[in-house]
Amino acid sequence: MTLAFPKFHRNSRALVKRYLTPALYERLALLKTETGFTLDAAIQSGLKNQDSHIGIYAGDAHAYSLFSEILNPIIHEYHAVKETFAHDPGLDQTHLPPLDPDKAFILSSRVRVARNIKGFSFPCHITAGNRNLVESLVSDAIKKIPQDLAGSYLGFKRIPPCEIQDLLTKKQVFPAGDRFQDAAGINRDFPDARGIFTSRDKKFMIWVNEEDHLRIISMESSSDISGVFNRLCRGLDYLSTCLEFAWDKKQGFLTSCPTNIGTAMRAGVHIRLEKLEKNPNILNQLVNQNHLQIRGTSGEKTTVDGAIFDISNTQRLGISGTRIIQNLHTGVAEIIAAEKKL
Ligand code: CIR
Repeated sequence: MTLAFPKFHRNSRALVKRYLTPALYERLALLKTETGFTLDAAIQSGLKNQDSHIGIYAGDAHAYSLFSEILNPIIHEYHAVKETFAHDPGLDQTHLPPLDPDKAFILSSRVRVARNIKGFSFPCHITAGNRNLVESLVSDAIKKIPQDLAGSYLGFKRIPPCEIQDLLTKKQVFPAGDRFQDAAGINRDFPDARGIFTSRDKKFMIWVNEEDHLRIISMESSSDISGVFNRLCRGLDYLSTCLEFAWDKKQGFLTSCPTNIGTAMRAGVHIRLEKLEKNPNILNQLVNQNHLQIRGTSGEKTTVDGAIFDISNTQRLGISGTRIIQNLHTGVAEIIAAEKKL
């Protein structure tokens, strides 16, 4: 049996389109992972969204080895790593001074990591029953979280529909995923088994069953990126004692989107740059040379409003979490210096 080679949109610049040759497709198309995930399922998002950058999601940990011939070139290009690399998990606390103590530019700092629980399919391929089980495992784990991180879990299914909009505005609920995630199957059964754990001080959160089983987030309205990172490390240290995460010694933590593997960490600031907004060449140069990226004010694939940029790391693989924080600190310090000079 052969399957027809998939047709990507003629304008698509997705990495999956670039690397998926007919010969490679023929080798991989009939394979199934241990949980029954296929290449056709993996590339749905890229096929249905002609503006995809990557266009492929992993349905389980096994997909990373079974479909390595298509995933590895994408991973190497996105993460700018060579063929052979070793994941560096380093999560040593940092003690860098706040970047903007007068709060002239930085509105907030945020660090998140993605994690998936070993033995379960990832969100684009998980069954409804196993998604519920993931939610129970996380709810149990957080019962004994250290006191300074303690808080409460809000399962979205319990929220009356009339309250959802208000909670979305307050960012106490995450919405169903975007059209990229939707095409991949990540939004199935939303809002079942989705929820957010929030610490009492609202600086530590765990999103359950969004793009990954867990999105562990530390954030605050300050420029103390070190403090934010150190809080995340404490939460992660605890969670790692009660949950076993999908992990590979070369590729690090395994996630739905291949752009997140490795540390699975995104560390960034929301920063107001009124002068650099009018000088995009200077800003883009500083961002690129510091391995950072700009996202819109409300996150990925959104616009920049009121000169508020979301600036975060691009590298997640082959680099330690601690190094990511140090690089972000250096890069953002340079950006603030340039803004002050203009
Ligand atoms: C895409 O392929 O464009 C989406 N699945 C998002 C990929 C990850 N984000 C990114 O490159 N900034």
